Amino acid sequence: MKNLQTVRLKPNPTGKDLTRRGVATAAQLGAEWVDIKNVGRTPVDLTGVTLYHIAYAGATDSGKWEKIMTFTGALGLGKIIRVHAGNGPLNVLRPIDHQGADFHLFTKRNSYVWNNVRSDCAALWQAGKTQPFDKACYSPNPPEGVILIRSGDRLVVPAGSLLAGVRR
Ligand SMILES: [Ca+2]
Repeated sequence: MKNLQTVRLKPNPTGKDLTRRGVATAAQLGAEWVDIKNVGRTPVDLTGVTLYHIAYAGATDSGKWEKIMTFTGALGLGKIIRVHAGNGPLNVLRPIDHQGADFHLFTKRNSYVWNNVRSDCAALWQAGKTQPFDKACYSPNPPEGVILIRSGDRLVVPAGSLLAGVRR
């Protein structure tokens, strides 16, 4: 077991209208992200740790785990890695997508990762194991622009954030 957890996730960034034309900008893709934190008291060795989510093949299948990326190196205590969709670079992202993380990584794929109309789960897997050591899921249709926060084994809409979303 590693002291590494998914603590925040923004699955449904604002600005979907622009992407309906078919091309998401680097800033739009990078606004979809997940934060992974060292919640323990010692540095965590990231060797062999892989982030997965659930991909669906159609409207009715039950989905299967799909690899997003594998990490290397070590993560200091209290430090947060943010994994953004897309290729970056970091300097095109909006401030809210920079803030609150120590390291920024990109999936290097030109597509969004996290499901909107279906439920999804962030899972952290150690290579060679049959079960993830951390798993956190959210309900379908997360509100646009909202950063879900960890609560038990769920990622949930924080109290008060819907109003804040309307003001934006
Ligand atoms: Ca999404």
